[in-house]
Amino acid sequence: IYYTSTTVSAPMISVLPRRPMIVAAVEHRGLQMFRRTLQVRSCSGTSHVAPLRRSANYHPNIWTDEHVQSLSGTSTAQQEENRERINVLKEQTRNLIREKQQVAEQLQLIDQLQQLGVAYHFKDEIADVLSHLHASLDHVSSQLKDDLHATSLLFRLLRANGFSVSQGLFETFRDEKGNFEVRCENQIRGLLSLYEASYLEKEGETLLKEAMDFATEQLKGFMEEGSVPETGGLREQVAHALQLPLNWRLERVQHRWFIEACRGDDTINPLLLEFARLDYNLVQDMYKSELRELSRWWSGLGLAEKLSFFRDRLPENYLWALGFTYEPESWRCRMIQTKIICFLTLIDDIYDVYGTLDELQLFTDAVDRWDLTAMDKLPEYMKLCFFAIFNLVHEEGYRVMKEKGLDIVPDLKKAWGDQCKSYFEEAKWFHHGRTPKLEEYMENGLVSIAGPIILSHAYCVAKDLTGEALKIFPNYHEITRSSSILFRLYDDMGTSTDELERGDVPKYVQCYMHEKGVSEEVARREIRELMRKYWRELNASLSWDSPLEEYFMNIQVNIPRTAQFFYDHEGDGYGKAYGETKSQIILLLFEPIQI
Ligand code: 0FV
Ligand code: MN
Ligand code: MN
Ligand code: MN
Ligand code: MN
Repeated sequence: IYYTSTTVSAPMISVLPRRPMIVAAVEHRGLQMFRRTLQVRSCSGTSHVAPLRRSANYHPNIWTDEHVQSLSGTSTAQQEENRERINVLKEQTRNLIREKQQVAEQLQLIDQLQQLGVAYHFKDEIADVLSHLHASLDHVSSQLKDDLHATSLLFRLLRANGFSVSQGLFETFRDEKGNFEVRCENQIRGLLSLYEASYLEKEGETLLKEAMDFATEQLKGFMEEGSVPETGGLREQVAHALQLPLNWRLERVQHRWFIEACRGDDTINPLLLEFARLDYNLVQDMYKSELRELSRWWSGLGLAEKLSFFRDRLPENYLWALGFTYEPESWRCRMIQTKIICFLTLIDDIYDVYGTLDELQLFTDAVDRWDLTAMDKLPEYMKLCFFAIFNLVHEEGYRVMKEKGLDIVPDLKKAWGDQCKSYFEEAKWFHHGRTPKLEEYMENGLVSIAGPIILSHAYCVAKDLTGEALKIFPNYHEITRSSSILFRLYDDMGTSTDELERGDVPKYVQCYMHEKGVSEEVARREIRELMRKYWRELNASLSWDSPLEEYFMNIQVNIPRTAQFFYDHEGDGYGKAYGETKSQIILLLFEPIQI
């Protein structure tokens, strides 16, 4: 069906979507959407005839500022006591890393520290151990040739931590026919580690691809026949892994899960567990105070109160930021990310739903010119948005200028200009009823999903930013493509059904169906495969030469992991934040671990 001038009278036509709906099945949804558009929302002072505005009917915020402010952390006295204990345990753990002489034990320990979420305390020590192993890789791997579990850990830890390592490491585990032989004390543990390692594959690594298929099939088989023992929580771990590999998981969610899962595991050193629990809670207290400050900032701005049409999601936005970087020392990054995500959500809803095309043109120009005097042409509600973004960029710019003597404003304002231009492009497609070609869609969509703007802000507020580093910054688009494309694909897979229903541009799924002439089911299956390809690309770029590059690379990997978390459970876990999103906000931000 078409929305045409025959369905509605004159002054409203210009703002109505006249895009053909794609399939007949959505017809009645289209009509529902159309009915919703008739609930005119007026906007003060823009024109005599209030424009017809659509509404997305997003649910209101779940967590009020009062609620966030009332969250209590650990008492100061208790915190002091915990801190002292943590320092003792930290020293003991440091000694453990030094003492562990057996390679297999060293690897096991590093893996546990990373999954328990305390590895950030021992960056230098871990890098030391790994670079030693890497320097004598041939020797080390021949030592481990009867241990699939340790070999897989070696491979995964080296690659995930930025060292180059070849899939050839697994060659010795195949017979003449190329079939895998599981040589390992504990067969299932070996398969599980092989499975996790295989998800660090790069393009063209057929051995790893085969390892992935083999390990997956074997593990599934053992689970089905009920032969995976409960001991040491192994059964739970295999089920968890089969659900989703470690390499795709949001780090902090995994930390909490792993700490809880270790409760029944008597093979793990109890000191490590005690350390991890105390540290988790201490770090959670830091997150709480960051969140309280952000919530105060957000309610102080008053945008959510003034403009009621958009997604007001402060703690959810903080969860995104925490997904990008969880380490306590990256707090500046979390603060700025949360803030820009508030604004991005607001303006995304303006471009997608609330604004008229004329208004969007004005806003896009104002941001592109980065000129506060362009503001008087904007409708009231847009003035607030533009002013708020302008202030944020300048406030952060001032701080970095004061602290480092560097001017980050040009890069940040360029990122906002590009962002708005990509949103505007989509708005034009929508209003003109166009279905873009896949390539055209993605070139724009990898920007509109906000990957580049998130990465720009992460880079510019990095504690290790230098003048040199800032100079090479404009190349970021190339480096960050696979991360942003994955972000867009996760989002489109999770949100496009709802988006189509309320009226939006055809997303990757729909463009794919249109261009390739396939059903939605086929399109989704093939896009899943495509996402594998981009994960392989991202894995291939895991390498760095400086702490700044390491920090930046980690955020690039964490973006699709966080998107996976929000969109891969039950669709749009951001727009509809009552399910898993809410549960994890409670676990990660509000509720401490029982000691
Ligand atoms: C995604 O929502 C989303 F939440 C955006 C773009 C706001 C900023 C949030 C983050 C960067 C986490 P939606 O599915 O509406 O985005 P698109 O681009 O599909 O309209
Ligand atoms: Mn949107
Ligand atoms: Mn959008
Ligand atoms: Mn979307
Ligand atoms: Mn990491």
